[in-house]
Amino acid sequence: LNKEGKKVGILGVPFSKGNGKTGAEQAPTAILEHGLLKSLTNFDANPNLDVEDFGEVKFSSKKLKRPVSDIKNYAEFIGCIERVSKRVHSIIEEGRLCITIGGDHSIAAGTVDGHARAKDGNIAILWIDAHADINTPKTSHTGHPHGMPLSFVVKELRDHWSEYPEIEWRTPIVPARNIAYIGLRSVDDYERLIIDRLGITAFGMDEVDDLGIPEIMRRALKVIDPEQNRSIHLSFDIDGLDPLEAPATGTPVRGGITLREGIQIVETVYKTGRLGAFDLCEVNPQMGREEDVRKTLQAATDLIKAATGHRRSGRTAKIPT
Ligand code: B3U
Ligand code: MN
Ligand code: MN
Repeated sequence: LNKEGKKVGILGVPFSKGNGKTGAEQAPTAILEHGLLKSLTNFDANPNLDVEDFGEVKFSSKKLKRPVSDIKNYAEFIGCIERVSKRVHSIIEEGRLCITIGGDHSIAAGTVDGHARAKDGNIAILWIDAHADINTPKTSHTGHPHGMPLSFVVKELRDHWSEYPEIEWRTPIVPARNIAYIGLRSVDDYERLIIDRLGITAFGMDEVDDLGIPEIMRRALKVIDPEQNRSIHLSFDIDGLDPLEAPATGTPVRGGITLREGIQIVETVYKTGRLGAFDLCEVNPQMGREEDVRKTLQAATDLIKAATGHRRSGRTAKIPT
């Protein structure tokens, strides 16, 4: 954190072809219209926040030399995340914390790629989600890219994608040991196998109950950022939260973390001073009643505020220098 204040870039990715439903493409606009920028900048206690709105990523589907059948909407997915990777890379190169608003979680294949390239692979990933999102194209039961973004970026799984077209640009350089999950409660059998085989740190809801967020954060950061020198990528799937507090999402799973716990996770990462990228994904303004949508938009806003240093007490988080 320099004396001129924290620099933040906001990027919207209105992409929902990575999951089986429409609606998530409306989230960037809905979250902004809910008043995000105002609540970030109209904040007396955080006057030095430099927020730049980079608008929405433009993308189109790729022309494929041969068809891909085991990944749904592959041409659209690849066309989108290649652009996302480029935009995130340049925002981080500008010295900004890149806040990307999805879209479904498949877009994180692009945000992590861009972040990893900007930091020569020296990033740590904290993945907050009910799901593990580490299916390879062959292990996925659904073929939905939003269940695959981590396998796309993990170094050890790179060969599982080598047969797919139009991905020469990607840089899968993040080792599996740099990843930790919090909030898991819906993991596919093969995903469990991958997590165990690669030794990925995973805190399910059982551990959240047993240990509590502060202890989990201590353990997670110790494993994924042992020398406290990595740029941290916090990828927040809103379905990590309990559907009581964030109901407007495509694949809700009951028994999740509370909004308070979610905010505490984001605050804890912010306070390390090394939050480099933050994704907020899977808000679907088409799901549920108006009240459900409003609640979910507010939860998303609260999480993004925490990512820019806002404290619930009204102060600004102090970052150790
Ligand atoms: N693991 C399943 C289900 C899923 C993943 N992410 C969400 N759902 N939101 C899959 O499709 O890979
Ligand atoms: Mn997800
Ligand atoms: Mn999920």
